[in-house]
Amino acid sequence: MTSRATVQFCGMVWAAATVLGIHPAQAQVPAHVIEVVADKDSRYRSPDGGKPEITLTAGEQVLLRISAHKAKSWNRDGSIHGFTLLRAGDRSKVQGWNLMLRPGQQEFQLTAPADPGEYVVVCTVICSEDHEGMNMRLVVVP
Ligand SMILES: [Cu+2]
Repeated sequence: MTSRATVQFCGMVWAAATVLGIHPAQAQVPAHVIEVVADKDSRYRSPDGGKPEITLTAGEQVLLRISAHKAKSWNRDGSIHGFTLLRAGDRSKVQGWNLMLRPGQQEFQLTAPADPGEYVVVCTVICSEDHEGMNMRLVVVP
């Protein structure tokens, strides 16, 4: 029974790695899974509906799981919201964190910024007249 459970678990890891396009032999399962909702009222939320805020450790591997719901408008390419990380100080983009979201759940394997400090996530799709208010705080700790 123990070995059967192990086989099932390995199968799940294999499937997850395949979806992410990683060779299973090299796959690392990130320790830190972050879940966010990009909601239909042009707001980010935590899955429990609470205030969204993300805290990361500098340089750590993270799996970002986002559930996106269409707002009033979307891009011609099918993107319904964005998830772009900016440094709070100068609003410059963080490399690798310029994400476009499709309807439904999607996952991104990312590396946290190396520099501790304040960051802000902004939506880059004009998803409604209230799109400017679609942002959330992200903090990187040493
Ligand atoms: Cu949006």
